[in-house]
Amino acid sequence: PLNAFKRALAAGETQIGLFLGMANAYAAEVVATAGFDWLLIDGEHGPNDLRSIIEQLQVLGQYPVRPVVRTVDHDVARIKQLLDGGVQTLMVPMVETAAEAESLVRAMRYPPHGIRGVGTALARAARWNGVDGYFAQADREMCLIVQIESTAGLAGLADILKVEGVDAVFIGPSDLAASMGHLGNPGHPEVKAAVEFAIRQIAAAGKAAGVFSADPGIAAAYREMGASFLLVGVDALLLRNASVALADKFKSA
Ligand code: 3PY
Repeated sequence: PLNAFKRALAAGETQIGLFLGMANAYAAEVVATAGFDWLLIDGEHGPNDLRSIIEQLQVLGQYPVRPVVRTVDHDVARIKQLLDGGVQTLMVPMVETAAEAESLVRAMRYPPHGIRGVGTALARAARWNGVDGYFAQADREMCLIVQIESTAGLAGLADILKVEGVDAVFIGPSDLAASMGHLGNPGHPEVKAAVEFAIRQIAAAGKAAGVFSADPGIAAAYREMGASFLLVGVDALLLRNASVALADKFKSA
């Protein structure tokens, strides 16, 4: 199938998204029709495994919202299982060099353009495998978002942006803050300045720039600077904050 999120990024369309950190298909369905353009199934920090990710994809596939999966690391074998599970758009954390980006591009493509293994027992992708032209289409519809979230990543950004097959770059302000000596303070002026510099550099290279901020004012400012795809909240935090506020309303009355 065609990858609508890849097309939206290429067209520079604004895509507003939410982190799914609850690792649960039922929770994913609760927010599937909330109005977000995309949802990030977080396999890095969320307590997900391959099956919980696939279950969320199965549910989200019934709604127009666009799912993206964040990997736990750069492992080629784990990436292969996610792709065989039907993932078309991957966000990969902690990318710092063009060489890392190139190896991720290869992990997502079949030979001769990459090293993706050819599965014969694909569960979800079985719907497509065997279809005429499947392998070419599978390669073509892959979308790779690399995450820049360290000072080393910032230093490597110019070269990473030249790697063919990198569709977009997403800035991780929390890890970037930690890497810059401001752990726990992604709103620090130095961090915000670094994020702005990166957003402008990515957009100038003609690639989609993405960023996370749960602060609506900061998220809007990043959007103004040229970030086209944003994560503006986290499902678990929304539940937590609304629960605390509701309990407090009665406890403090
Ligand atoms: C970060 O801010 O470091 C991220 O990866 C997004 O949560």
